[in-house]
Amino acid sequence: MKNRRDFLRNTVGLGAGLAAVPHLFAAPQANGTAMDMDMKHMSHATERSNSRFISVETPDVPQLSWRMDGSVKEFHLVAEPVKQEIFPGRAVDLWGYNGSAPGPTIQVNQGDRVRIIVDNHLPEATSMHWHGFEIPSEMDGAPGSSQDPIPPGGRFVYEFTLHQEGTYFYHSHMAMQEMMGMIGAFIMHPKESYKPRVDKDFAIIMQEYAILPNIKVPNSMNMEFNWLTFNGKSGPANTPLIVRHGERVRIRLINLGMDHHPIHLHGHQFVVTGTEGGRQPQSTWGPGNTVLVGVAQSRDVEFVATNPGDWMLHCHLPHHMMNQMSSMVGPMSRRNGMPAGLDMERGMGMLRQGSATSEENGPSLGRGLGVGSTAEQAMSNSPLKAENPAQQQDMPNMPDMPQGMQMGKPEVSKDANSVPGFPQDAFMEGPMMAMDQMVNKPENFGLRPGWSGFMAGMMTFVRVLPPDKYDQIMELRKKQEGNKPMKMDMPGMEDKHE
Ligand SMILES: [Cu+2]
Repeated sequence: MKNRRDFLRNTVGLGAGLAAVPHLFAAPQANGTAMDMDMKHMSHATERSNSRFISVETPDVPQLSWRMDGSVKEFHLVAEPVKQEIFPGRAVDLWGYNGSAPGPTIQVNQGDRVRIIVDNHLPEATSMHWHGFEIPSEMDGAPGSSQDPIPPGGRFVYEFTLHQEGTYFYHSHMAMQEMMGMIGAFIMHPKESYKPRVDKDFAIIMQEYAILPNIKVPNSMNMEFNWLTFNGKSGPANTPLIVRHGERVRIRLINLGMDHHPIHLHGHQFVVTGTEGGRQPQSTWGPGNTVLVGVAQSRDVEFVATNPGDWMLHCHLPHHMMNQMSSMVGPMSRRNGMPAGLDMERGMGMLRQGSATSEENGPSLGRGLGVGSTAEQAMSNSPLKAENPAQQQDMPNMPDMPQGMQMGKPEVSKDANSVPGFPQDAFMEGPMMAMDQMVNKPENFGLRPGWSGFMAGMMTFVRVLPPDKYDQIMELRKKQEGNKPMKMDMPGMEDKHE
């Protein structure tokens, strides 16, 4: 064992062979059969399983499979650039793990001995931190203090025994890499099952990116964010959480970014049953419907889905319920001839000259306070027709409008422009961009037509369905399963069985 570890540790960048197969998907069972959980539950949740707990579903994010090496559960993560469609027609360049940002979800049992091979396919050094893990310091992944950073092409093998339980996560410990997407969920199932037991167990990771229209790379320096994601997707691209009426549901919320997110569920009260430190004693549970998930925190919430319907689950910060928000897009999308105040780059805080604190720039950055924002303010209630015809052509770069997206006419009253505050400075207003067809998937089946026009940012559905509707969606999902990677294989590991 020791030799093997040394071998792995010294094998820096197995190189081409490994890089060539980073996105192989295994059949659902893969090597991960040893885990005492009902993997089938993910797709056939109609019958109550007898196992101690059920597998955690991370909608839109694959599961990471493992293989047993003696008594050690071995996982393989590849840190690498990722092309990801966060929204229909909006493919961006992120950094993640094994082809996904957030990276694949790892699930283990309390008490497991775990080995995680981390390969660095990034163009710069990285390091993997196991957030909240009580493990030996040299396994903590703190670059510089607990280990040397993993160089580009390099590998580090982490190995530890896990005595904890709860909702944890892994992430790069390079701050700017965190802002590029480098996090993943790490679920530790308890030895003694939690009570009361749940029928559905979901995980959602919250991330935020600043990406200008027509640009594909997030600005990791920015303090403002215009793409807010649940599991790497912005509404309406998320896959809803499908629940059968009457089931007890757990949702594990994980946040890594620059903002705290008050996550709100419609139609139900929940209790917070766990934090990033594990399960909370039942005596601390009190009813609520909004939980603040701070940066670097996780919160588990549980509720009984007693109220049938398609219920929104979303961050309640208004700016986090929007897509592609940038200071100049809103009014421009609503009215012709808007004089642009600042250009798009500066509106989002990207400097082309001078310093951020200069008198010229300071007030205009971020949330548009003070002098710098007055140019925008003035347009809000200015007459509809442009004073200067030249401004008619002065449209900013609008985001590429993907095919199939309907740009509806915003519904406004005739005297809208005389109402102070109209139009607001944001993009998504009214039924402007319904794209039901573009985000069509089994889990969206039967939603009200036009629903997608109102979903944006950190927003998805908890669909509490009566049995027949629930079964129908499970049927549809089963049909589609062949195309859908539920688990992620360990690239390059097949030939290393001992
Ligand atoms: Cu938020």
